Amino acid sequence: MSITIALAGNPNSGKTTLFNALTGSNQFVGNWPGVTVEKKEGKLKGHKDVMIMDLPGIYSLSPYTLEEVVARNYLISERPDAILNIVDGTNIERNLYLSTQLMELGIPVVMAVNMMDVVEKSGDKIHIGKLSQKLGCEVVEISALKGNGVQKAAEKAIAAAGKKEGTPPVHKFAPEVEQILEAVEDKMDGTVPQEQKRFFAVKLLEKDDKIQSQMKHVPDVSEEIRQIEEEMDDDTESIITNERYAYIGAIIGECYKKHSKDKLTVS
Ligand code: BGO
Repeated sequence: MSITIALAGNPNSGKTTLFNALTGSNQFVGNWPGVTVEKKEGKLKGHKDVMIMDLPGIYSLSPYTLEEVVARNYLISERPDAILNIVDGTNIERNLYLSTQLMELGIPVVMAVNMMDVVEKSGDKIHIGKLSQKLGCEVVEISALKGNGVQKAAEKAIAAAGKKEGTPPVHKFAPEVEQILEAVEDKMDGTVPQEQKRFFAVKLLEKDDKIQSQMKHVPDVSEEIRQIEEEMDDDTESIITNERYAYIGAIIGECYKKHSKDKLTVS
């Protein structure tokens, strides 16, 4: 039985370096169908039955760039067995924006916090255990450049793939948003797989037109949108974005300690 692990992360997070470390020279390069976006896949070194699919570098799963659409269509329709989400540990706050969306897809997620050699040198501290608890997924520290933690990250991803259950998003939006999401999810019965409902519900609320091509039937959610926009006096896309940043801000506050250069002196 073969396993596919999708490698997802922001541009410059070290994804190419990690992909090369995981696959060595065992790579196949082509294009994603119909577009000039590079598609790379390769067998995990020492595991002929584990395929690593390198997704384009992206900042979110919104429909604004070709890379985002290619990556999310692959994740929705091909459903890899696990996602290995590489995040740049020196820029973790911005990188987590994508992570919160990957966790809504109903696919097991393992997070690899990269550039740990740089983080350690700076004196900053990332509380990996707490980060894992707050995100609800396994988190591994790595340095793709030095090869540290790379094997462990791959093994965790293989183990997560074996569980066959998606990473349930620990995060809840504000109660009024959750209530509307539930109403939207109820309207999607039978149109998308159960584990993908939350992802599609969020996208429909965000008025993401391109997602409709991925659904058998598109429910009318205009009344739900009108209701929440009136209640929160904002448009739904901003509401969801603000909620994500608030959640990420709370995580960072608890899990990331910046090294202070201005140490207090006692006189
Ligand atoms: C250059 N640690 C350190 N210190 N650097 C890393 C690590 C790590 O763990 N992982 C990756 N990098 P990509 P995307 C570069 O290319 O894999 C570095 O976009 C340079 N190039 O070496 O390309 C990696 O695929 C000149 O750095 O990322 C690369 O996600 C000077 O992060 C960069 C300095 O990695 C991006 C760095 C000519």
